[in-house]
Amino acid sequence: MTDALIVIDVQNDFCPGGQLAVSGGDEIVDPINNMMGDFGLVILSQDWHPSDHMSFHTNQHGGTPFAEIQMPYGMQTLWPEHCIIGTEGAEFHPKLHQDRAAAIVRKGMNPAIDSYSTFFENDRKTPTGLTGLLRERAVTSVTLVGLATDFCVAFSAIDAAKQGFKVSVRMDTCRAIDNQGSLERALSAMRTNGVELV
Ligand code: VGL
Ligand code: ZN
Repeated sequence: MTDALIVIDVQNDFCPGGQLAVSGGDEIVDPINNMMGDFGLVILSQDWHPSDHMSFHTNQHGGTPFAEIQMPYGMQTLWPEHCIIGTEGAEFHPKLHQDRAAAIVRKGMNPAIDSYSTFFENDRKTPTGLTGLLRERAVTSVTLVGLATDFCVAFSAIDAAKQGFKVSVRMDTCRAIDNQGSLERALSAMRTNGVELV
């Protein structure tokens, strides 16, 4: 039985100075590095978008950042361009100990579907393969940290719980976008799905 640490999207674009900066996003890097030794397995998640990704407001005619649009798979928030494959913004924060990670799960590569969760794309059907990796490595419980609490951390935590893992989110090593009540909604959705908020 292994407890895995899943580090969500600690990338330059989500840190101060980045394209979709999360307030205090860089403050969590040292504490996350310090936690890594306590876990049997460390996984990094990396938001990884082609430049024609439909979640970018610039790819939706007249779309403004943070507006909601209807997509075939449901409602989608439009974002500033971020984490474009091959750019510095898509790289992990330079101080993050990525050498400790057994695997890096990239998500959001399909230009037609966003992927907040590191388990399933936003159609809620297309898997990344992380569930199988964790099961094959005998992982039973997962701890999530990273960016952003109210989007990629929350979606990942809820999917992990639905896949049968015991899930906790360490709130002191997460930071939120918190746009229009998104943090409150995400916290209550995580609680409803049996995610432990520590
Ligand atoms: C994220 C919005 C768009 C995140 C990623 O990592 O929380 N949020 N892409
Ligand atoms: Zn993204």
